[in-house]
Amino acid sequence: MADTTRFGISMSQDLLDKFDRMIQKKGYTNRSEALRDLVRNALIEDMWEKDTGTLAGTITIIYDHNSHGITDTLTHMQHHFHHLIISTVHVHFDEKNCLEVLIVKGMAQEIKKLHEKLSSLKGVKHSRLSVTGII
Ligand code: NI
Repeated sequence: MADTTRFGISMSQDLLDKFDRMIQKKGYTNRSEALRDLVRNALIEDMWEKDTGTLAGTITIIYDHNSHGITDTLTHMQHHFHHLIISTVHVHFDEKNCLEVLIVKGMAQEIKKLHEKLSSLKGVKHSRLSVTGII
């Protein structure tokens, strides 16, 4: 890393021991990388809460394709939010259910709105949103 700055951190031995045990279990080989990831997570979370930058994510939904009108509604909704949806993957999960993953990119408020609209649709049995970003 070209512009890396070293700095000291003070914390109790007990807290440091717990941190070391946790990062060891997760497979980190040094504290710096583990701390960098914690900072990145906090910054992404802050962007999500304060709606301050472009984020990327996935919205995964499972729905009953026999539920009246759901296919048309989903298509209509995805056209309406076309500026937000980069790509979708559709899997015919079993005889009755479809699994769809929407890859999205945009501001937090817009992603939240789309997720809420999808998850509240009649016929959508479960939905999950996962967000990431470039820090
Ligand atoms: Ni299907």
